[in-house]
Amino acid sequence: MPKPDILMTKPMLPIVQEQLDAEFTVHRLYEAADPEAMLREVGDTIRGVAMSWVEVDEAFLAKMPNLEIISSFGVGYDHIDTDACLAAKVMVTHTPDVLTEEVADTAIGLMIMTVRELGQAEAWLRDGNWTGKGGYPLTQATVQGRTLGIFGLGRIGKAIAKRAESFGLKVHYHGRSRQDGVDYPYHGSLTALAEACDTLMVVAPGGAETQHAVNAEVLSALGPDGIVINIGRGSVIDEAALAEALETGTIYGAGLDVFEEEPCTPERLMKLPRVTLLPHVGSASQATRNAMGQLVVDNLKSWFATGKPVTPVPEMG
Ligand code: NAP
Ligand code: 8YV
Repeated sequence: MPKPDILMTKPMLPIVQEQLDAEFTVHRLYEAADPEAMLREVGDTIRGVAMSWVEVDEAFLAKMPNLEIISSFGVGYDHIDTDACLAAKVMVTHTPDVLTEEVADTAIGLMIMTVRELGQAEAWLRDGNWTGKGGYPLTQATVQGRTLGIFGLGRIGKAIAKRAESFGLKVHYHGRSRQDGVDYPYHGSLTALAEACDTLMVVAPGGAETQHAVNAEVLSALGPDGIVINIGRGSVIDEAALAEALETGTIYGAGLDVFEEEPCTPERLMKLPRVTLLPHVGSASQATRNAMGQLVVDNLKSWFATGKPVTPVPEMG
């Protein structure tokens, strides 16, 4: 049996590449001097795509008329037009669950770093200020007594809530639907959630429906003690409105792992004192990334062996 031809859009982890090379004929788009020419040449043969962070739309799909499956690295898939994939009868898979606990750990770490200014305190020590000027100034904010409002109480949101409860925080939430089997107070709008809490944890998916959902009105409702943490997607927060709210004291601080135009981080946010910025490291441990990569491989292998994927995105039915 000839090996199915697949396309790899960007370099993937060694454990992914080794397994894919063993099972498939892998065409590496990123190695082509002229990627468009390469797709014109091999596009007809491609039956699967292994990818991370490449925009998938009608035009992309049209280059591979015999494509059957896109196996995407990551749980979020806002870069993939699932309607276009459904219309083209292309299966889409992602990597849920295996990263949930890691991302929740990062979210809590980022929240504590932000509230207690731990990054700034470490910089104070490394810059020699502890010996020269004395201790780092007392933080005006504390984690204790905070009310955490979670936007997007899905797999990761629930794992964050569990951790927050163990810190003694009150948890509220908002999302497109009320969650079954959850006692945390539900708010019907993001503004209502912001009014009820002082710490807003954004862990909703990106995409048109959530674009700039955290806007000036929501930030104003959060108030002057308010702290925003974003571990979901950069597009969910209006970054200009966030910078304005931080500059004017409308809210107190922010901790961001994701940005609107990654890997660019806005100069305005970089200049602010009570802001913690991380380079999208929510799931970024070797163990978790390997588990995500294994799912990318398993979805492709399962599809070509049985016609069924392991972890399709919900839109695939
Ligand atoms: P999930 O289980 O699907 O949870 C998403 C939650 O958001 C669900 O409660 C969902 O509501 C809600 N939601 C979906 N669409 C919405 C909308 N349009 N408006 C309001 N709420 C909406 O996904 P997850 O595994 O927790 O992952 C969540 C997101 O985290 C991913 O999509 C990704 O963007 C982000 N993420 C970031 C990192 C990182 O490294 N920073 C790592 C992993 C994931 P329903 O219950 O009604 O579906
Ligand atoms: C990854 C993520 O960093 O899973 C997601 O949605 O945002 C992260 O786990 C990303 O997908 C890797 O490209």
